[in-house]
Amino acid sequence: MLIKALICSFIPSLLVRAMGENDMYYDTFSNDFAFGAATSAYQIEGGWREDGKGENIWDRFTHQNSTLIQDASNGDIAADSYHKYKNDIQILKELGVETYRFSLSWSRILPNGDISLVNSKGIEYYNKLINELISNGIEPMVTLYHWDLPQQFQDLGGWTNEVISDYFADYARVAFSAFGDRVKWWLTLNEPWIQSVLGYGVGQFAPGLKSIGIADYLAGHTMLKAHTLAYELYKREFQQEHEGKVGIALDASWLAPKSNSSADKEASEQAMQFKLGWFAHPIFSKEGDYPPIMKTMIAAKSKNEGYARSRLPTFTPEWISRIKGSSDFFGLNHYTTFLVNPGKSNSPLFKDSEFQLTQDDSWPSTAADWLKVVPWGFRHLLKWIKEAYDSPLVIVTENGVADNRGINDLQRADYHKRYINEMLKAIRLDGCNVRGYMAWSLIDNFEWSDGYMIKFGLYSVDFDDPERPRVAKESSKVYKEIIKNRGFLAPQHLE
Ligand code: GBH
Repeated sequence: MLIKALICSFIPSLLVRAMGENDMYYDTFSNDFAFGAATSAYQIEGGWREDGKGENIWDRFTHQNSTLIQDASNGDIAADSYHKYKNDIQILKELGVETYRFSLSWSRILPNGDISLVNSKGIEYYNKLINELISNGIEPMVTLYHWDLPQQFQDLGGWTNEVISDYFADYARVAFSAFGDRVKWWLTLNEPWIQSVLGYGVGQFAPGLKSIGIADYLAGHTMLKAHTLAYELYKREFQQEHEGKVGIALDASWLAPKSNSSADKEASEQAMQFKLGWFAHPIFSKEGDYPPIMKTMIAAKSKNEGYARSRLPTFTPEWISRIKGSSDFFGLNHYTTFLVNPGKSNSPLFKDSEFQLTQDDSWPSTAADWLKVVPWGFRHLLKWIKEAYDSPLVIVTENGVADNRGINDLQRADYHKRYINEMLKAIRLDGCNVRGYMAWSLIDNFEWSDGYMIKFGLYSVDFDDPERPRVAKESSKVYKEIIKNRGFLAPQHLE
């Protein structure tokens, strides 16, 4: 018996050995798999006050707090995609992608944020962009909100004020009715976790509020409602005619147990709930609502601290059921992996949890201190999502790496190749339902508090040249080849 048990537990690990965690897996993606590249409005467009655009929180934040941006820069001109969108589409075509993910600038369309003033020039810009994409055979995937809240709403408390969820729904209706005949893939919000914690918790991002454990939870609460209102309204008013899909883009690192001990495994599970679960559990789990562990831990801490109620707001049963299931697909932004063990939190970003995050010294580092190259973590994360949320349809809405090396970006080429390969393993070997991959980013752009110091583009942009020329990097050629082959050909098939 014992021997049999030993053999049985040994064989799978032998098989795993036979294909080591870093080995390439040779196979292809199905025909309905969509390859693409992603950007966001504030990071590329520029034209910050052109043709009637209103001010948003990133305009205000960078203009007022330039010391919070590494190189004291801003997105006033950025990659100038407001004027150079045709060049962007040319390089998308050169790459051979099926899909382009970009975001709409809310205050370009509605200068004050509310629908009392609609800027026809803003609508016109996105119409030109969308039409040009379609006539080049590229499918648009549109994010409604990538962190650039109209400033007028910030003056009312921004996302901490629940009324903003209604204004977001009004804006969503304007976008759905203007572009919904041609746009079939919608994302409501990009990375509500980052918007909440970095924008309202630690103040590293706009609007720069420092209220960790209070304002971040309020902001997240409003964003979950805003997302759901936009989803419901699409279903009610647009689904029948336009037959599109509406999802949300959530950011997650793989938060792996540091060792095989059950304490580390539990800590990893807790970390996944505080990070991905905060927004994924209410929308994608069977039960809905915030993860039980978040509710219990935050309630207990709040009580100890003398608060009258939990700092994490509560949803009514009605809202729990409305939010639950309010997504046609799971947009996933993934970059890196951390190791988790139990203990007093060692990150200013996690106030209420009890785990520590580290990264292994052997993992290759990059130009971003938080971003280590750990391809196998991607496969684990996809499997975790499959198991936690019952095999949702996943579109990888961002994946990429930072450098400052110019066009000879061999690290990026290798990064995309290995991460895409791990995703392929997740699909073929683990049965994960992943149907798209958007590389972050199409072009170098304004990297938030890092300004233009680090780059994520497959194409470089020279920010010192008023023409902002786009030049292909090595990584774009490698990505193009993967797309052309629809995956990875075994070495003997390569010339
Ligand atoms: C994505 O966020 C964004 O959607 C995209 O706009 C951005 O360009 C891209 O990543 C690259 O950063 O204080 O430790 O959190 C991914 C989440 C948010 C991770 C900012 C790094 C800064 C360091 N990123 N964060 S930390």
